Amino acid sequence: ANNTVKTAASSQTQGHNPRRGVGTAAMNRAILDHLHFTMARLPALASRNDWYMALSHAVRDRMLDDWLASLHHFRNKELKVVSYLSAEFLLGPHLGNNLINTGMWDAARDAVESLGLTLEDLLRQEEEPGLGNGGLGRLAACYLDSLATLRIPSIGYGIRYEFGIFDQLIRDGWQVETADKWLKFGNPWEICRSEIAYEVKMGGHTEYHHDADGRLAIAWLPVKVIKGVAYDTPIAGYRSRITGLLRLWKSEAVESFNFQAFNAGEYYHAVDEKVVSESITKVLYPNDEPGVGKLLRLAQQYFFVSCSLQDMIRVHLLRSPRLEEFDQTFAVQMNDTHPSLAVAELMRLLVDEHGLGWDAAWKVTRSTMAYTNHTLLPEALEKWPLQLFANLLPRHLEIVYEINRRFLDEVSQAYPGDQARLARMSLIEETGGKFVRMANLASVGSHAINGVAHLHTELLKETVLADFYQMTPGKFCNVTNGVTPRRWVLLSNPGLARLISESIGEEWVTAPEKLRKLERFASDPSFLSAWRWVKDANKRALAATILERTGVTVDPESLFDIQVKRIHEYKRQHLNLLHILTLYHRIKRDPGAQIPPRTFIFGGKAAPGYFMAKLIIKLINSVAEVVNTDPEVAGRLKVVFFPDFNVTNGQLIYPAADLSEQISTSGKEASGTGNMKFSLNGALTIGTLDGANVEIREEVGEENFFLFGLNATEVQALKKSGYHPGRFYEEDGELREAIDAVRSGLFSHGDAGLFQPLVDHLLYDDEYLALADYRSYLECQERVSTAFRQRELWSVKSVLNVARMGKFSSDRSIREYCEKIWKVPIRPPFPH
Ligand code: GL2
Repeated sequence: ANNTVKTAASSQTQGHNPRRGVGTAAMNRAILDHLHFTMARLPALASRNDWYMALSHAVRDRMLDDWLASLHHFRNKELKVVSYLSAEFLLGPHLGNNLINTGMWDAARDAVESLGLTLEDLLRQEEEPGLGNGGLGRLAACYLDSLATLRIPSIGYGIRYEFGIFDQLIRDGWQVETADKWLKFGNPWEICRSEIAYEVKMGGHTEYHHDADGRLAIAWLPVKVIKGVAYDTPIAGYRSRITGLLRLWKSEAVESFNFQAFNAGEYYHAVDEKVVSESITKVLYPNDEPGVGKLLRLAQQYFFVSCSLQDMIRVHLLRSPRLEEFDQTFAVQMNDTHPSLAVAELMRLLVDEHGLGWDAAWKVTRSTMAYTNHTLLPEALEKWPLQLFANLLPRHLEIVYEINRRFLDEVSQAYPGDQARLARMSLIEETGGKFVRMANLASVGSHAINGVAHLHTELLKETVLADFYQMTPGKFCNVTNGVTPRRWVLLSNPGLARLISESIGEEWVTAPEKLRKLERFASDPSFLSAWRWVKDANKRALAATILERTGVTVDPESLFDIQVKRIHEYKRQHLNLLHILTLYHRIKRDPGAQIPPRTFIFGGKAAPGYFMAKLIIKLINSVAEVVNTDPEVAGRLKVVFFPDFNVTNGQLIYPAADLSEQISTSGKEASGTGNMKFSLNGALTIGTLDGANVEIREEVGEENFFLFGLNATEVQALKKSGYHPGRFYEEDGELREAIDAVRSGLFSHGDAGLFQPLVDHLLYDDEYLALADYRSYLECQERVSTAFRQRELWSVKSVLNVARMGKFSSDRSIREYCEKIWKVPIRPPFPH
């Protein structure tokens, strides 16, 4: 009650802000009220989901109080708003995170217990919103957390997919995909804003005519109009009393559009229209699938970009009628090229719909937009077949051509006569078929371009965007990724969080450089044993879940060696397997071999159309079947494939790891963020000099990091000189033994053909140099084994890893974006 009185008083200066009570009694009342009024349930008949919904609504109410206060605060016209455009937000479950960030955890737990339930049970009820594929989408979610925590006015704009990333089942060792029906029991966190809706045109053609004043006017006559409706989700900052906004767009039919068909009795036609319109936001595309030719994906990208920009323009016009000043209202970040149509769409809106001249529009577009590149893999660099682009977006193609014409003029002035360069930098690819190159569009239309780790940015400048770097070096900068310590330590590893806070205070949660204070505890035996106790408890919890989900019993005393991430050849899960096979053979050959017991845990989804990745999953499971049932290695080696790796499962897995596998071919993993989550939870890393591994090693110290393999320069040199994987096979007996075992049918019930495609790929191609790095990896793993035998020393390294990981908080990343790219000041605390 006190709280309410206090905020009610301050509401006079802040608008209406009746923050609801956050004590146990108030929470108890609120849960029962929601059960009654929102869920329409009697307590005696309520299901677990009813209670989950009631609790979530009670929590949301309290966040909305902060949200409305934040909105009031952010109406200040001086504040620039960060607009983060992303086709993916891999949020993970909301409830636990919101309880942590708002500080309501204890009250909610007590209130729930007073109702005869447990908070743990209700937390388990939530279906996580899997609106992303992996690192890129999860990064966007960490950034929303940091933006709200740092009190930066911000909106995340994206797509409200009806089906997120598929759920993974393992059947007979194979991945089977099932639809992710995350909305089936309702989503208590979102608020549908039916009145915030925009029309999005698609297809058709353009026409030119002169208006009454003799000016040339351009009309785009589409064949289709779709409506985008806003669904808002509040994002709680950590104890900041700021609630940020995630606005996702759902596609709907425009009511009026097919009224005629309806009137003519063509009821089914009208309903068809609705089905087609709603299909735009039906499903998230799994990545690693060739995107070319997927009209629906281009439509998704355009749809969300257009809704978002129309929304931003509406907000800007509330502040100022001058669209030339749009860049003072918004800083727009394009998360990869998926939203890069924003460049052309903002031009279209400004020029065609709001009457700005081209030059003025271009100036403001460029100073608003910034582009983050997340990959160097050629197959992930988006390009759209010109014809497909023209069919869906005829007006945008004209705009792209005009941007290109002017841009290529600049290029030829800077590099007279350099035809090859012009061809490379053009927004249109014309070698072979014709394509629109989205990375070029994003680069030309942005004032800033960044990579996501130091090495990645350097390689970006040398390779994929070299021409752009040479022409405009000042546009380029690096912002190394980060992860939020709220979800990834406080929420997922409460034991560790408590130990840390008891030792050095709680400031580390928002000032992770304070973790350095842990260094002096690294020589304190009682602290080290408490540290080990926490890790062991986390390992036991994971072991219990592994047993429940896979039927495999694992020994929590063994070394937990974990690789969880998307399955991809460049991430080299198969290199990990080669190590397992070698240990297996060593033990079989020499039962006395000094090999500390290990549990190898894998997890990750393969894109449904990625044959080799799916075969790797099958091989992991097949090796597991043989190794786990072989009495000769019993108690020494176990292999587990943890099904359906997602944010929820990650929260259980990262805290339980001893060893983090970050073994991609150097130069291929742009950053990685799982590497950070592991290390922040006290795992040691075995890794290559790739992505953010390089910086993690710099921070934690080379003596606390297990490094192996070729570096990016050596990888390039080896490829250039002609790489022959077969030689490594011939020259290394243990490698040969491992590969031959796979080939022999030992893991496939005698079916020697099953893994042949994988073996052939390794022997005759091995694009990602697994065989070249095999020996170095094995030697490094021996250093790991030796180190793990000295438990005390291992724990010291583990503490030092955590103590030195402060740099990798997403708060630091967001501060860098603010300073280097968005030009947004970090504000003093919100005046509550
Ligand atoms: C990725 C990179 O592969 C990954 O290394 C990086 O950490 C994340 C976030 O920057 O982005 N790029 C990409 O296309 N996906 C990623 O996860 N899907």
